[in-house]
Formats: sequence, structure tokens, C-alpha cells
Amino acid sequence: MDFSNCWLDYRPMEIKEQALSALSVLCEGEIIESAVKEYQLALSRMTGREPEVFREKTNRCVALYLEPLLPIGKDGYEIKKEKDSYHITGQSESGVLYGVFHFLRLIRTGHMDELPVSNAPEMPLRMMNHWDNMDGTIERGYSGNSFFYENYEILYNERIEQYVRLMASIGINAIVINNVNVHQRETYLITDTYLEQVKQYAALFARYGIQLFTSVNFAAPMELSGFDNCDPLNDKVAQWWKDAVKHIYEVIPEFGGFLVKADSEGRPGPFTYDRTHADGANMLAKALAPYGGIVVWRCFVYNCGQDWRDKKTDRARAAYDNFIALDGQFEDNVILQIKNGPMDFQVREPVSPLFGGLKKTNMILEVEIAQEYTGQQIDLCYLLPMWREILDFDTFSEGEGSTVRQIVKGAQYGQNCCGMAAVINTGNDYNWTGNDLAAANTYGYGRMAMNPSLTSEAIAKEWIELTFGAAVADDLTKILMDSWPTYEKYTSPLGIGWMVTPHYHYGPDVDGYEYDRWGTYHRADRNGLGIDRTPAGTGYTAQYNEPWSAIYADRNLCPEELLLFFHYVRYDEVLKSGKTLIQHIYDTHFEGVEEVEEMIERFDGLQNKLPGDVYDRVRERMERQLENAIEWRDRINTYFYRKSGVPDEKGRKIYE
Ligand code: GCW
Repeated sequence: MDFSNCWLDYRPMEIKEQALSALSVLCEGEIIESAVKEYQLALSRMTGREPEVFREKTNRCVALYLEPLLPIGKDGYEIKKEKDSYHITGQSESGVLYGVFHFLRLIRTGHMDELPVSNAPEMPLRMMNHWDNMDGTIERGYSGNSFFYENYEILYNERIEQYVRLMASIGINAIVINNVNVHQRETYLITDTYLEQVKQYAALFARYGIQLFTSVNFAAPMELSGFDNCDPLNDKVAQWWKDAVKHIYEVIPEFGGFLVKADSEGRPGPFTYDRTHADGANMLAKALAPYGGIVVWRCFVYNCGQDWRDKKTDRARAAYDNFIALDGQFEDNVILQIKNGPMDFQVREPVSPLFGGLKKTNMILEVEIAQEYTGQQIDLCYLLPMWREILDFDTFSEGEGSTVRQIVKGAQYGQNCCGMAAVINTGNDYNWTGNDLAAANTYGYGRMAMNPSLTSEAIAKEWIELTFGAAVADDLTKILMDSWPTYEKYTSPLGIGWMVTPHYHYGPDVDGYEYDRWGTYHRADRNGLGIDRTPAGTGYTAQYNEPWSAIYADRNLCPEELLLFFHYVRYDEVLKSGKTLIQHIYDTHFEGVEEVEEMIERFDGLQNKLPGDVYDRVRERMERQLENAIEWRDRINTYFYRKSGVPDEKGRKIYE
């Protein structure tokens, strides 16, 4: 099969140190065996020689130990040099595996001088959500088709194995194998129609320390067994789920649990029966609890049938309004999965106020690696700096220091069922991610969930060194680090969002969603634009703790990058930069295109340092990105010029 090795590309390199060619395995287990296999594979690819594997102590070797009492945290590890050997000690089997991957990274990037290291994964759950459908398509997939499914069959091949190694190498420990929009056939994934094949995946995942989850259809008892309702308080419905879950665990003892999208964008849910989301989630949680399974329940619940004329209803309020009153009502094995922002993965959004609101509920932060609204893996947009800002956001839920990071790692309220989840950006394209550089987001997500103390820059550099080598690291790091701000400049200004082609979500269409039912408006008129979310407007700002509720509500204190998210602002109002709003819009859109041109120039300088196919693929995407940026610039500038009648003070070309 033809696929790239991504960051596990163990290209040949000279390795002189003798200790590295012997592996002494002083612990047992199936995950340990994966670690051994990985080490063997890496060393043989790098040196052309299989390392020798001993099942006892030897001299001059890399020794693997398992030490559950290692005072380091769950699934942590230590790597150190002792005399002429290296010791990799894991707190668990997964710890050993992570230690081996870390050690291999040090070898590959020439950073053995960083030893000793000790590390423990910071986020308890480090999940990937696949939006793969069983017909082989991927919702919001920009890298080909699914490698899990084809034509309603579950695939099993080398690529799946490679995928699992990639995931384990970045610390992923939970994978949801199907789309949250569970269609007809996918509803059968938890039945005998598919369970045996799902089991094969679960077993493979388990060998790499990863638990398998499925998205489930809340109306499964109706679709599969002819029930006339799926009311969570109906005993027969609850029993149906208990039986279904019992059977799943008979077949797949290592099964992780369910992910649920309910009452959202047409999916069934408890609202139909006047029940709460706590009723719905708890019903499933009780079925899973005896086996240690969990329910991950999404908070992406809003009215998608809004009237654009109605200025009081505010989609941004929805998640908080729907869930805050339920705080404390969920079973221990329920986790609420909360999208990073109150809307939907826009290029810039404030952090969801639910993180600072819920205190007695398990929470997991959901981000989107798939670049649905951020360039669709055609345009470059390295998302780590965005996620970093989100994790660092101080919610002030218990005074200063109650950051999202503290909350989702479980340190704020002492939850142990929490972490991060991400919609993955992979598909069956040769390079997995469409744009080769988009794999930086895949890699970076895992690394950040393992260790949020790493900077975005360090992660970018590490990924580049592993994937392409050190020669291109500085330039590519710069290209990646500049990419989100650049993308933001040529798309929608100051947090307003949504000026995209409807449904497709690539390219500009300023009014595409303006008169639609999705609750996504910019409200531009001849005087200005933006949404008043202050108490005088929709009141959304009040969902934040102080000082944020006051800061966001104050036109002068509101962080400028979010100005239009929170306020209606006139075109002639002066921003902190001294520019008027309209001039800011023109300037950023011209700059955005210029920055794309500079990026291409910089990238061209790397032509001889990158593999030809990588260069060609990325270069072709960059051409498309430039076209896209130009289209955005001209449409946005023309639109606001027509609305405002104000010319660009620098006299640049704006189409009439
Ligand atoms: O961002 C939106 C997407 C939908 C997606 C939904 C969700 C899976 O446009 O395609 O559905 O969010 O997160 O449920």
C-alpha cells in the first residue's frame, strides 16, 4: 500500500552508539511488545540492521522497565542514561510505549543531550474524533476518503496499522471511529452486523494503548428494534441500551464507550420527550458504568432554524443556556464535550463560557484539526497557536488561574474524566492530510494534549525535523507560525466569522449565511457591522465570569481581535491602532495576500531541500491559497466599500 510515513519516517542515519543496537526488555505485556516492535522497526530502517532483543539484563543496551510505583503520574515515563546503557521506565505499559517513542524522537532529531527526561501525559483523555461515514466519505474531510470504511465494509490493512502507530506516537489514547452524525448503516456498528470487525480494530488499538469508541444514534432503539420512541426515561428504552451495551462488552471487553450528538442539527435527542440532556446522557452512562465505559456527550446544541430577522436569539448563547442548569446532574462517567468557542470552529472566537461556568461536571475540550473553516487543508493554517490561547484562557471560575488547561486536565475541580478531543484531518490520500504541512496540526494536537507546556513553535520544529529534517526547520517553522494570523487577515475581520460559502465553507460569500437559518450573522449595514452581545444586545457577555463579562461588554476594553464578535462598530470608529474600522478591514485584507506571496517565496527557497513530491504537492496548494486569498481580499473589500462608500486612504485597487 502506498502511504507516507509522516513523522515516523525513520530515514537512514548514522548511529554510532553501540548501546542503541541492543534492546533489553525487562517487562511484559502486549503494549510493551508494540514498543519493542517500534524500536526494532525504527533502528532497522535507520541503520539497516535489526537491533538485538534480549529478555534479560545485558550490558550496553536500551533497557525497558515497567514500574507502576514510579512517582510521575499515570502513563508517565522516565528516560535516563546509566553508565553505558539507556533506561526507559514506564509507569504503565503505555508509559513504556510513550517513552520509546520519545527516545526515538531524541535519536532522530539529535537531541540525546536532553536526557534525562521524565514526562507524564497531562490530559487524561487524548481523543481523536473521526467524522468518517461507512460509505467511505468523511464529513468535512479534505484528504480523500476514509481509510476505515469503503462501501459499508470495515477495512483492515497495513494502512490502519500505520495509522494506529502514528496515533500512539503522539500519545492518543482514545479514538472514535465514526461520524457524530450517525446515519442509517452506522447505527448498526454496535450490533452483530459489524461488532466482530469493530473488535479487530479495538484489539489493534489496545495493543497501542488506545481505547475504541463509537458515535451512537440516540434513536437506535427505534431504528434497530422498531420502538416508537427513544424517551430516556422509558424503562424499556433504558433496558434496550443495557442489553446492547452488555453485548458489546461480551464481544469487545476493552470497548471505551459512546460519543453522542443529540438534539443538534437534526439529530434525535431527549428534547423530543421534554427530557433534559442529563436524562439522556445518564441513561446511557448507567448502561456503560458496570463495564467502566464512558459517555462523551456533546454540547453543540443550538437552534438551527433561526429567523434572521430575530435579533434577540443568539446562537452563541446556546451551549451555555442548554447546559449550565444541569451542572452536577450528570453521572460520574459522563463527560460533556465542549467546542472551543460558542459558535463553530471559526478562525477566531472567544472561549466557550461553559468552561468557566460548569463546576461539578466532567468536561473535555473539542477542537477541530480538520480545517473546515480555516482553509480546508488547501490554505495553510497551523492551529497550535490558537489552541494554546484557548488552553491558557483564564476563566476566573475560581479566581485567577482557573484556566481552561487547569479545568480540562482535571486539576481545577479534581475530575479524572476529562481532557481534549479533536476532529481529525486524515484521509486515504497518500500523505494522509491532503496538504503535507497540515500534518503539523495532527501531530501538534497530540503533543499538546500530552504536554501543554510545549510551545507551538517547539512542536512545529520537532514535527518538521522528524518529517523533513533539520535543514528546512527554521523556514518551515516561520511559515507555520505566521499562517494562522495570515489566514485571519484575509478572511473575516475581528472575530465576526461566517463570511464563507454556505455549507461548503471554503472561500468568501459575505452574505451567504446572512439571511439563512443558522444563527450566523454579521449584520453589516451602511454605517458599520458586528453583533451587540452586551447586556444591551443579546446579553451573551453575561455568561462569562468577571472580569471577562465586563471586559467583553465594554467597547473600549474588549480585545480588539474579538471586537465585532461582541460589538456593533461603525466604520469610522477608530481602533487602538489609530485606524478606522474600515481602513483596518482594507489594510488587513491587502496584507493577508502580501503575506501569502511572501510565504510562497520563502517556501520556494526550500525547493532543493525538500523531497520533490512534497514540494510539488504543497506548492500546488499554495497556488490555490493565493487565488483564494485574492478572492477573499477583493470580495470583502468591495463589499465594505460598497456598503460604506469610504475609499481606501492608500488608494489601492478596490473593485467598485
Ligand atoms: O461544524 C459543523 C459542521 C458539521 C458537523 C457539526 C458538528 C459533524 O459543519 O459538518 O457535523 O459542526 O460538529 O456536529
